[in-house]
Amino acid sequence: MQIGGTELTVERGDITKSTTDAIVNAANCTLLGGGGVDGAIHRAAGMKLYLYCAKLGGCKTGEAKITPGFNLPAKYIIHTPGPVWNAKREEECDALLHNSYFNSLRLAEENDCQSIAFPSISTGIYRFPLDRAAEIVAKTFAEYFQANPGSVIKRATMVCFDDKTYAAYERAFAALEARETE
Ligand code: AR6
Repeated sequence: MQIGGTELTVERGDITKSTTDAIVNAANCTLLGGGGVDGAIHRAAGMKLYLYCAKLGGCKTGEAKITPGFNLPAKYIIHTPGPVWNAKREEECDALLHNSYFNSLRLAEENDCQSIAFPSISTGIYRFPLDRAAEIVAKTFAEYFQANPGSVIKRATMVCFDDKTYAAYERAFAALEARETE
């Protein structure tokens, strides 16, 4: 679907293979790598990424920091720690997940990225409920690109690693499109 001048898409695949200007990493606050997509990105980007990240002093949940892509096809990696799901603090988790996407988009914009690919932040090891996360992502993209119709970002893609994740983002983006065309 299109919002302002930006195409929003959902794909199945491995984000380390994405040829977008920026890919986003579902990092942790140390920025020193871990499991899941973070581990895959660090393995594919190489040791230089680790050495670069070691100088960044970590990152707070919901904030974002940018590095070169090193051995990846992407020019940049935007690292953002999403929230660890806590059912007793649902609203705080929602706000932090929103911030991770919003701040990543802002950083991509500031670095002139015309395309950006996101993994499904927080819905793996951090256990954020998938449909709830997908809805927050759709709302955050709509909010950002409606407010920035002249954004340099012309394409924002969710790269989903499995069928269940792909289906959840497809549903959330279809629901957004239905709301937008009402
Ligand atoms: N490409 C795209 N998506 C992927 C890939 C890949 N190569 N590999 C996994 N995913 P997770 P989180 C999906 O657990 O929940 C790390 O240890 C995965 O299937 O990677 O934010 C960090 O250091 C899921 O849909 O991230 C943190 O400690 C999604 O990416 C913690 O995990 C996110 O799952 C962050 O947990």
